[in-house]
Order: sequence, then structure tokens, then C-alpha cells
Amino acid sequence: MSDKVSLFLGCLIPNRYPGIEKATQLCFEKLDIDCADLVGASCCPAPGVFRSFDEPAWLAITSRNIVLSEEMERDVLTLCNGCYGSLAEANNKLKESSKLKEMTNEHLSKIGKEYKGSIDVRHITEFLFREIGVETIKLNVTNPLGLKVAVHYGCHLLKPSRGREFESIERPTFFDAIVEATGCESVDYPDKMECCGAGGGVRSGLSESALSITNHKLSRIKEADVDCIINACPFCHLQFDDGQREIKEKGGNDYGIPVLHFTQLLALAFGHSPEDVGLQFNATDCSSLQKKLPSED
Ligand code: 9S8
Ligand code: 9S8
Ligand code: COM
Repeated sequence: MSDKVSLFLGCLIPNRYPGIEKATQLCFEKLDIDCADLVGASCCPAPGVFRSFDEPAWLAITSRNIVLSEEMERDVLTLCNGCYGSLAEANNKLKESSKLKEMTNEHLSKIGKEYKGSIDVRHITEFLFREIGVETIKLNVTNPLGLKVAVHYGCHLLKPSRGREFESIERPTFFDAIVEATGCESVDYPDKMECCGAGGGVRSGLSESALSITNHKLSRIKEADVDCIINACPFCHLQFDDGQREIKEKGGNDYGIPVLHFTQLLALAFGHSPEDVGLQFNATDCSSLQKKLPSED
């Protein structure tokens, strides 16, 4: 395990929510985290889609991304549960099975690459919790936010549990702890551990079903009377953010709940503005949140 990392952005951050990358860079500067771009990375590819259909192809593509970071001698850091799901799970499988490693390296040899198994895969939430720590985050917070928030873990961050070593898979607290380090209160709500509805190809293949799961979860969050939703996955972010617009356009509820990736919340607590962290790129209006933020001075 290394404190030097490379940043794996995946597809959704560059294409839909560039503010999450900006917010991440602002947080890394503040926390003095040594992070390099992962030049040449492709889609992870998404675990709920590719892994389900063709495991050898999934392993070949995922391992190529891991190898890019191996070549830089850095652990690879993801800002997305799905990317973590693919990269961490593939890394575990390839480290454990010489048969899979051999098969995968046969594919990689065609592009002059070799998977070695020399690095770890990290997710931003567990990296900040374990490597930086709640106390250091608190010490760096200049703008304690004082918001009531609904934390959404999402599925691929926690599962499969094998190799993840979190204190609890059903009732984890590490993400809540780093959220609360920003001066927010993580409000408990029913069905907190439920899926956002998007994953596993459901958003693309069965959009009505996806939206009905999202609608259910949003109704629980609305009842909890929070100022915003905090996620650690751009796909969950998209589903809660754009999903609210879709629900409203279909004649459903107008929830109006701002949605933030954790790095955006953290950058706000470090004194950056809503524009700096890209909240203007959200589909759901964030002005209710802006009014509640402490003034920067
Ligand atoms: S890459 Fe392509 S579709 Fe995605 S954002 Fe996260 S999961 Fe991995
Ligand atoms: S939850 Fe269920 S599969 Fe997932 S991680 Fe992100 S998208 Fe929302
Ligand atoms: C969700 C990723 S973050 S996937 O759609 O399940 O692959």
C-alpha cells in the first residue's frame, strides 16, 4: 500500500460531472495528497455490465488500467463505486489465481503489457478515512458546513465484501464519519443501504424500474428532511440528480434535493465556492443549499 496514487476518473466524471474532478484536485491540494493523472485509461469497464456478460474480456480491459498505474508505481484511486468494483475485484482475482493471471497476461502481451499484481486499488472514501483520517480532515476544515445530509453508500463500494475489510458491510460508518468531519450531521433514514436504482445496467435497460427504485429512495430521504444527498459514486450521483428531473418531467414528485459527491462537500468545507466545485452542472437546482452554506470569509 502506498500514499502515492494515480487518479482513475472513469467515464461519468469527465463526460457529465467535471466539477467532481475539480473538487477532488482542490481537496488533494489542501490535504497534500500526491496524486498523478492516469494517462491512457479507458472505461474500467463497468462491473454490473461487462463482468456479468464476459468475465475474460472484463479482466483483460480492467487489468490494462491497473497495469498503467503499476507502471507508475502508484496505487490507483477511484472516485466511483463502479470503477472501484471493477478494479478492486479484478485486482483481487488476479492476485489470487495464477490461472486467471496467465490467461489475462496472454491478452495483455498483445499490446506489450504485463499485469504484475504490485499495487492496490483504493476508493476515495476508504482512502481518506484510513490514510488521512477524520482528525486531519477536521483540522483542515475552515468552513464547517452545519448541514443535515443523507449519506448514500451505494452497492459496489461495499460488495462483494470479500477483500474489502470494512468494519461492517450492512451497517458501515466510515463514510458517515468523514462526512461529519466537514461539520455536517449524517441523518439516518430508512433503506439507507438500498441501491440508487441505476446500477447493473438497470438505468439503461429498464429505465422505468430504475426510476421507481430511485423514487422510493428519494421519498425516504425527503422524509428525513435533509439539506442534500452525499454520494461517493458519479453513477449514483447521476441517478439521484438527473433522476429527480426525470421523475418531475413524468409528472411525479418535485423533490428538489441537491446532490453532491463527497469531494464537492469536502471542497466546500475547505472554503471553496459552489461554482468552484461545479454544482452548476447539476440537473437539480442547488440554490436551496447555497443559501444554507456558511459565508466564506
Ligand atoms: S468507467 Fe466507464 S462507465 Fe464508469 S464511471 Fe465508474 S464505472 Fe468505471
Ligand atoms: S447503487 Fe446499487 S449498483 Fe450502484 S454504486 Fe453507484 S450506482 Fe447507485
Ligand atoms: C454502477 C456500475 S456504479 S454498474 O452499472 O453496476 O456496472
